[in-house]
Amino acid sequence: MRVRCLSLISMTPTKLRRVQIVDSHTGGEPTRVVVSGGPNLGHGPVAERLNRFRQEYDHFRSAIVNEPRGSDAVVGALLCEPVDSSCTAGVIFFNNVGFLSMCGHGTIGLVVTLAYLNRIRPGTHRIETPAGTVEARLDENGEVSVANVPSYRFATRVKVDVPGHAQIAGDVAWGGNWFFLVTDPAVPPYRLTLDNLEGLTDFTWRIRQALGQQGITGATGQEIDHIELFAPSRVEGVDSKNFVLCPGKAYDRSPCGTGTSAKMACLYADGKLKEGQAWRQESIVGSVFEGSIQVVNNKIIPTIKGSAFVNAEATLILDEADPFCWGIRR
Ligand code: PYC
Repeated sequence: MRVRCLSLISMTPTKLRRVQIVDSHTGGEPTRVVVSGGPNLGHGPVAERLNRFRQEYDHFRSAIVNEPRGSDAVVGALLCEPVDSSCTAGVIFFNNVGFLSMCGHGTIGLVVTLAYLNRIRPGTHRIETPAGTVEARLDENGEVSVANVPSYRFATRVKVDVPGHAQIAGDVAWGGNWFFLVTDPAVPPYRLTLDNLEGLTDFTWRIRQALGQQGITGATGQEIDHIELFAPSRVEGVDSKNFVLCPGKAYDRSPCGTGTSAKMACLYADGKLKEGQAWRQESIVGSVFEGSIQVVNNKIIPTIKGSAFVNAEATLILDEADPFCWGIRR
């Protein structure tokens, strides 16, 4: 009775918008697929639709992934109609501060979500992303292998002066996003453990800022917005453990699909990984992706295999009377 009275007093009719989402995680890293209720971005190439999303609907991005509905770790994935009829879907990935050209863990999450929704069966599915079309194979056991966009090392052992630290060096590589992969010190003075997240975040954030200040960019001046640290894994059969700082200062709970692609491109360039050879990459939380590369027409095509689990299906309510309807933006 009391509840009914309160609701009668406080509920004034406002414009509500409903957005259907499915949440999953891939090796601990969340993906929130927007199944319906997203903005109408037209029918052009996914990269063009991403521009429209960025320019006209950034508030929608923030509403879906930022607090109070999301968190800094959530990667959103807007499901789109593909342009190419040989593709199963198109997707635009976004995070707490902007958009991603491609997302490996997110593609695995998307494929498992589409299977959960009974929209796809095991088999191979082409998916359009702003970085290019990727090919995802869903196995009967639920594992997903993503053949990523061509990846490459752009610059080798680039030196960067990081305030508060000795000079460090790293490779700049593309794996669908731009990465700085720290190579020196080769034996890290930092601990790649979960109880050291603050130290790792602080160190990698300083690297990111130093790269920007010292004009170190991707091939055509793009900001390098992902930083990767490596250490040996303690797990038998696993080649390496990483810590990946994402653009909005969150760390990747998964081993990072685009980051592992960039890593394998560097290993191949150094002669340390052969075509078809497995590379097992552990994340900071202990999840593992298995990767390998193929060279097709002189291009390195990385494949990343992992698993995702659906953990929620929900309707988000966007109430324009809510002062935080569009999320808490930074
Ligand atoms: O898996 O590629 C990835 C990724 C990028 C940012 C977070 N995850």
